[in-house]
Amino acid sequence: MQRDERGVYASKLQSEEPNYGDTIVALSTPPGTSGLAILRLSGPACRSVAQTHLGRAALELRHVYYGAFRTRPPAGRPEAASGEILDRLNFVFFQGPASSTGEDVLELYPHGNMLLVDRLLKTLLDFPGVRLAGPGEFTRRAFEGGKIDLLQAEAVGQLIHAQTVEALRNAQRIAAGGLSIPLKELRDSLVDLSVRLELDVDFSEEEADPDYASWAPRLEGVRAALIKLAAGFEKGRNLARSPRVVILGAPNAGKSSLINALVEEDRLLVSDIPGTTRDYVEVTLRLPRGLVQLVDTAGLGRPVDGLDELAMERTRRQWEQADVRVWVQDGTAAPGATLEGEFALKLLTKSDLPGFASADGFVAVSNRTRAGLQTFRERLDALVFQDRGVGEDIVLTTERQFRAVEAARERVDAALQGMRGKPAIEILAFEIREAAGHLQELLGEISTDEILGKIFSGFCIGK
Ligand SMILES: Nc1nc2c(ncn2[C@@H]2O[C@H](COP(=O)(O)OP(=O)(O)OP(=O)(O)O)[C@@H](O)[C@H]2O)c(=O)[nH]1
Ligand SMILES: [Mg+2]
Repeated sequence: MQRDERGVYASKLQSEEPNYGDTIVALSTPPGTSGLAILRLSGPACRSVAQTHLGRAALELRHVYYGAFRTRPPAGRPEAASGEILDRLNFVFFQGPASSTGEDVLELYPHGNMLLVDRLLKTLLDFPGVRLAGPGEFTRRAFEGGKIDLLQAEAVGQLIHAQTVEALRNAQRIAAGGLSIPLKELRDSLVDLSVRLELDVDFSEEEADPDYASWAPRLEGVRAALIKLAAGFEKGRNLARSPRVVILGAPNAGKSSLINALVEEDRLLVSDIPGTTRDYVEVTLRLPRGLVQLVDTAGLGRPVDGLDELAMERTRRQWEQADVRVWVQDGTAAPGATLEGEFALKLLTKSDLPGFASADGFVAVSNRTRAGLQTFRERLDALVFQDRGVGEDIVLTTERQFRAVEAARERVDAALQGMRGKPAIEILAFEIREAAGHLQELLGEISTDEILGKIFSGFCIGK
């Protein structure tokens, strides 16, 4: 992609080489102890890095090599084998443009020890022309190198951060071009229409009125497709967010114990003193169809002091912000006054204790023996994710995408409206070209540094 002096990118031909002087490197796996780590380099220095540090002057493409990674040879002993061995590892070379970024790419798979990874990184950063990659820079290079469009690039980021299986599937479909293909068809339709209209302008100088009515149905078709896309954003907007499941109940009901039992970790303070939890606490729980934020709250009842009152006020605020409310009640105590309001799920705790009595509409659980927790998880999973599915549809997920589609639709509306008043054809053609322009922005065929910066800064380093 080429950039003019205003920082605006114009679509570039697939065959042109991206013009980067530097080579970027980053750890693509999370920092920490693991079996293997992945270090990735992209840029023109890949071949010479392999020659200097891996002792390979000639590299077969996409071939998995095993060998020693050595430090730069000491002065006076230029032969590659004289450097210190930092690790023996597998590595692969991809030659641009047939690589993920479109440039030469070298991937190293060292052992996942951070002391070792740091030494390798430091050695690589000492190599002339190699620098640390910024967030999302590999994906940005793939975009600027014409390997993927902007929608696909955004989807790569979402694929990594998706917190629900549906969000993951949607991102995978977009990354594979599922939205780009129909959007490019719409863009082509609009460009085609504007060109034909302009041809009509030339004819209309000689002939009588152009036939507006024949253009309208094609434009209506584009409009319907844009409306469908925009409508999908209603679901897409919430797709990435993990739902808030607020746990509510009387003091001592076993709310904090329930969360500890669900996440199988002693996360929250538990005691037989009523009023143990004061502030709300968020804990992430992984369910089969995605992550949810469990929110532990202070027990609701009659406040005994001012602090109690403040704590309960906070609980009420959580109550309002909940996607799903779960009511927890001690199954061994006489049922206290239940709060008014809707609860998606109701639980009776302490089913392991004598004196436990079950009740209709409640799931019986023991936070001690974990009996009933599996049933609770399954019910919660079904409940939380039932309305979040998108089926076979592919939905827009970001404000940017939604706004571009809406802007295109507004221009199409204006053109359709204009046709009724039989205006100058140049004006109609202009509106339609503008509509096509918004779709080009959506695909990243026209973009600015500012927009790209915003999109890629949300990525992690190494992607
Ligand atoms: N036997 C048994 N004891 C439980 C169970 N769940 C909770 N408890 C006990 O009940 C007491 C209260 O539990 P908590 O989890 O602190 O209750 P809470 O609802 O968070 O209470 P507050 O924070 O005061 O609102 C503790 O002594 C727990 O050990 C259970 O399923 N079985
Ligand atoms: Mg508690």
